[in-house]
Amino acid sequence: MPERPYAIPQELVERLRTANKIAILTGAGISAESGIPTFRDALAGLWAQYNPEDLATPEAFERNPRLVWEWYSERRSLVTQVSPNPGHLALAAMERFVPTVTVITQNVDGLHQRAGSTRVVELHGNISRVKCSQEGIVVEHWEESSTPPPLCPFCHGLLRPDVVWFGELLPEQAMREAIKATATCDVFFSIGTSGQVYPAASLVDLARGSGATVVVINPDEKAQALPSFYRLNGPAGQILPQLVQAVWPGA
Ligand code: BJW
Repeated sequence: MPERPYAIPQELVERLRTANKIAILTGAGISAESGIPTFRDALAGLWAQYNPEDLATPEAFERNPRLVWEWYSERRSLVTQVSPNPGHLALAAMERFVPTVTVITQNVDGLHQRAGSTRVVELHGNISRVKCSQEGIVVEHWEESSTPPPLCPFCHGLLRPDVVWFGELLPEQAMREAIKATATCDVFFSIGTSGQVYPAASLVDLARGSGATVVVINPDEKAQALPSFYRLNGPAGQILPQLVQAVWPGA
């Protein structure tokens, strides 16, 4: 998308300048400009016949562990080949101006940490880790096998990615931190998420109910189209650097 200027409301600029706590919920859209397809984009190539929602479930893994493992292997490999984009970097830069910035991400790609954000809550796990599907123990080193998935070195159960699939509980500590950051923030951003997946999607209501200023950044005007929110309709990788410049000139 060609770069264009976005109008940042002056009222929002002032609110951000005086904010002590910012909480930022991110979804797949923030990594789109790094080259990682969003979750609800149609899959390409070999995967075109699958719906991602049908692969990210314990039932899919039970039915066809090899298929699910290979989908995650390909995505894991993509993540190692891409870099954080200006959107991730702009969020990391906010930490220089605001005492507490918490990034609550649904993404499993680790790009916020690589961009320099220091307080990142991962709600749906991380694709770079694997765990035993029987015991849940995170396994640090594993070898790819000719008949994937590889086996747990301890109990010989199947290894699986350490991510949260549909129907599984989110990590308790991460959810607790996300709720605390959301309920106590001055400004809450919802960036690059369709807002269709719970409980992450409910955080925006918690923020609003707790009196935070809510800002939605998404090129899709229909995503999270709720009244009383600031909406910036466009790609996060273009809007966020402009927003940071508008609020903290010379950042
Ligand atoms: C850009 C852009 C650019 C593009 N810049 N933006 C309440 C009501 C109904 C159902 C439930 C409920 N509570 C729980 C459920 C069940 C279920 C659920 O939510 N189902 C819904 C589909 C209805 N939730 C769960 O099962 C969760 N567990 C749970 O709640 O446990 C208790 C429980 C269980 C069962 C029943 C009841 C309670 C677990 C959810 C786990 C989600 N896991 C996944 C996979 C992670 C691993 C992996 O990556 O493979 O997480 S699914 C997938 O969706 C992934 C994502 O993190 C998540 C959210 O997607 P996201 O990030 O919003 O991506 P997209 O693609 O949807 O949207 C991208 C957006 O970016 C779009 O809007 C674009 O426009 C935008 N965009 N370019 C900015 N450049």
